[in-house]
Amino acid sequence: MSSSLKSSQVAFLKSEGYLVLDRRLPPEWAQRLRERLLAFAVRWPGRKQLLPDEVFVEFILSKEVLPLARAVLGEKCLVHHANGRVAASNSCAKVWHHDRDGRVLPYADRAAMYHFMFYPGGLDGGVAPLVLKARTHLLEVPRNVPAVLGTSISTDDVVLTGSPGLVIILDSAVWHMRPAASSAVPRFDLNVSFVEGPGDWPERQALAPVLSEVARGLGRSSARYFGDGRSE
Ligand SMILES: O=C(O)CCC(=O)C(=O)O
Repeated sequence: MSSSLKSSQVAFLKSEGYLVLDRRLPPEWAQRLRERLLAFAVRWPGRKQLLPDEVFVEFILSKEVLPLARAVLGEKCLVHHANGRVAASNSCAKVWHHDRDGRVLPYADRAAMYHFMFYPGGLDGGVAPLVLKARTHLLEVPRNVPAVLGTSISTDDVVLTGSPGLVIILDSAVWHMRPAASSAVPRFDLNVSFVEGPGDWPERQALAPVLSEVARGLGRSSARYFGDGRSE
């Protein structure tokens, strides 16, 4: 894959709040991630938090993830969290929400936070899509406000599907939702989130012991993505 994004793609992401990159992951990574998520689900049933697992750390630092984060957020970007799981598509509905960490601030005053969503099995053929509302990152609402909408879908919503290796980048403040699907086929998802640098990130702060554990196992140039961004 190319190492970064076109300026037109970054401009679309910033204005609409999302960007779709179909078949972006190479098949080798897609297969490795599916196998690891399956093994993870057996070892830690119900767990979403993927760090400090070594395969997911290797993935975050790979050319499939870091160059995307740097293209969107700049050279000082930091990992915020990494969640993921495999679940049956008919059992995994999640109501409307956004995931912007920290205080509710006007868009112009916010440091950037983005979700990099990876779908190693794709989102098609009975697998629940990702549904979002474009441009809702410009609203200034607490993150639980969208929950009043449940899992309802309106005609203006963007319903995203794609092939194995699909990548979707979201401003973390975009309202998004996962409906239940009719089929029980496995649905694989990973959400690696990055912020543009140090800031008011209470949830990242809560994860600091795990991020530090990851950093201790890495050389300096990689460890910095898991550090506080202030000590270089
Ligand atoms: O499973 C998905 O497609 C979206 C998951 C989600 O809502 C999130 O990671 O914030």
